[in-house]
Amino acid sequence: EKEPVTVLVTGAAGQIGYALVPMIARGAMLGPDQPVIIHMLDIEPAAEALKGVKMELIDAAFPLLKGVVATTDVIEACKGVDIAVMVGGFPRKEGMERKEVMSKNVSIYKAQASALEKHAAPDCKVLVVANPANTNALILKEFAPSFPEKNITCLTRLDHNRALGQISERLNINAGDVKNVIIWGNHSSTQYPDVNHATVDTGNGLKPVRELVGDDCWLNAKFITTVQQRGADIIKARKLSSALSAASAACDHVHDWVLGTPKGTWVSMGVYSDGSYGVPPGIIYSFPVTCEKGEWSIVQG
Ligand code: NAX
Repeated sequence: EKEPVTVLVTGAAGQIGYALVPMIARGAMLGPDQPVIIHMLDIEPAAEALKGVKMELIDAAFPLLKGVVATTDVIEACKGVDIAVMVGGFPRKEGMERKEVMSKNVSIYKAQASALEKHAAPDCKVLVVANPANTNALILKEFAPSFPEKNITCLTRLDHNRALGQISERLNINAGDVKNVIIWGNHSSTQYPDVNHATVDTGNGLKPVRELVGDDCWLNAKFITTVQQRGADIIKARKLSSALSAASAACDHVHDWVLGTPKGTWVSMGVYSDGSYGVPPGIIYSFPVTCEKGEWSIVQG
C-alpha cells in the first residue's frame, strides 16, 4: 500500500470544506489507491462545527482515510502537509470595500504562509480557493519566499469546468467530450473564457467547438457572460455561493497537477506568470497548462 499523503484544508468548517473533505477521503483528489491524512483548519468561532465535520468523516468510515486532524492552530494544521487547499479567508460583506477585504486577507495569508513555509513538506503544493483567489495566492507567495514559485497556484478550474458545462449543454453532449477551453486572467468577472481552441470528441474525430456550435453571436457574448456571472447566478438560486462545484474543481485541479493531464489536453490554472503571452511576470494569472510528473507548464503558441 502507498504511503499516505497529507492534505490540509483551511476553512474546513465552511460550505466548500464540507463538500471537499469527503471527496478527498474518497480518492477524488489523489486517486482511488492513494491513502490520505486530512488536516482541517478553521478559526475559534467555528471550532465546534469543525469537530462535527471530523465526527462525520469518522462515521463515513472511508477506507482511504488514515487520519484526521481538526484544529484551530495554524502550526499544527500545517505540520508535514504535502498539499494545502486554502479555502478559509475573510469574505467580502455587504458594504465592504475591496481594499478592506484585501487587508484582512493579507494578515491571514501572511500568517498561514509562514506556517506552511516552516512546517509543511518542502515540496508542498498549494491551491488557493479563497477570494480574491489570485491576490491571496500572490500574498501567500510573497510571505513564503522559500517556497518554489511553481508550487503556489489558485483555482480557476471551476470557471474552466463551467465553460465545458455550457458548451456541453448547448450541444447536448457529455461534458467529458469537450476539451481545451481556456480561462485567461483573474477568477472574477474580468476573466476571459476562450473557446477558440476548444474541441469536441465526436466519436468520429475532433471537431472545433466554433464549428459545431455554429453561432458566433452566442459564443462571443452570452456564453462569455454566463461563465463570468455563473457564481452570481448560483447565489441567486441557492442563496449560498457555489460549493459542490467549487470542491469538485479543487479536486480536479490538484488531481491533474499531481497525476498529469491526458495527452492533448490542457486545463486552466492560476499560476505565477513567467511573461508568457505578454502577461507581466510575477502576477498570478490563469493560463492553459499541461501537467506532467507533478509540474505544470504553460501551453505556448
Ligand atoms: P464559508 O464562509 O462557508 O467558509 C469559510 C470558512 O473559512 C469558515 O468556516 C470560516 O470560519 C473559515 N475561516 C475564516 N477565516 C479563517 C482563517 N483565518 N483560517 C482558517 N479558516 C478561516 O465560505 P465558502 O462558501 O466555503 O467559500 C470559501 C471561499 O472560497 C470564499 O473566499 C469564496 O469567495 C471562495 N470561492 C472561490 C471560488 C473559486 O473558484 N476560486 C469559487 C467558490 C467560492 O466562492
